[in-house]
Amino acid sequence: MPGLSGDEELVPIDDKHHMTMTEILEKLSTCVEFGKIDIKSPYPPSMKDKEGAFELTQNALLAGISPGEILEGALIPAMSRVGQKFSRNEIFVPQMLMAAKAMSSSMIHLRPYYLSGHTKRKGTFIIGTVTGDLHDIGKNLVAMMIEGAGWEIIDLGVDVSADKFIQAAEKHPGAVIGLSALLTTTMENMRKTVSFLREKHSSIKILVGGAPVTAEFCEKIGADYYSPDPQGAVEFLKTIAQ
Ligand code: B1M
Repeated sequence: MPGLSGDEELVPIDDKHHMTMTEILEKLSTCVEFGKIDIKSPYPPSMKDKEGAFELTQNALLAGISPGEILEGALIPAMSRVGQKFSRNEIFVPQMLMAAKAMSSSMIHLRPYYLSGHTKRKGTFIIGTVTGDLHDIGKNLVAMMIEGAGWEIIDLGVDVSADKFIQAAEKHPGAVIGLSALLTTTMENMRKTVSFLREKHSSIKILVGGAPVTAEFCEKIGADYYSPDPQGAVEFLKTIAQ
């Protein structure tokens, strides 16, 4: 059978159709890569009237694929291909934006799985993408997983000034701060934000992350911890929570 990988079992995706888990993930990954949000979305024209990332994520979960497998096996590789194509000038900002929208429509279904339902919170985590930076998919993932680990999340959004971080820190004493940056140009704003926060609240805990950020950069700017992914951020917070 075409597209059937190994001895994988076929799972029903509706009354008439069956697919393997690998096929579902591949199809979802393609939707995100090409910005196919949902069945109603007319973009891209070649995928008109076909299921999009929204429906395929639902199918994947119903077929028993875990949210972690969906993220690692479909969504993150798709965004990585989008980034590579953008670097090679094969696609431009609008296509990148459609891919981001498709990924967000998929994340609508994943979010509930990461919520713990704990009533007693382990602490408060203030997160935002630094000034000048509009990327929020990675930040949202980090926020989602930390929320799932039992923390209250104050999400300040994107393009967040150092002042806004200070105001939030003052409103929530004892909160841990998380800064995200996706552009090499906004890493400088991350440095400034850390320095401003340290000036006002020297003992505040600051976690930094985002594709261009490194452990070396974290140390250089005086943040407390660098994590390349949400899991590392959760592990860091475990060392802080009582
Ligand atoms: Co932009 N973009 N983008 N973009 N974009 C990148 C980042 C880029 C690498 C693409 C490329 O050239 N290959 C490049 C940056 C180059 C550089 O500086 N080194 C780039 C560029 C250049 C730009 C513009 C300047 C393009 C232009 O206008 N000419 C522009 C800038 C706008 C701005 O911010 N001021 C721009 C715009 C956009 C869109 C708006 C179209 C869209 C973002 C939509 C949105 O976020 N709502 C977009 C997208 C989608 C991307 C790519 C393709 C995907 C980013 C993404 O969501 N990745 C990206 C290429 C790429 O990364 N492969 C690219 C998936 C996400 C799960 O990963 O965000 O890395 P990531 O998050 C990870 C980790 O980094 C970590 O955990 C997450 C989960 O694993 N993490 C943390 C993130 N934050 C953390 C915080 C933590 C801990 C871990 O603690 C607090």
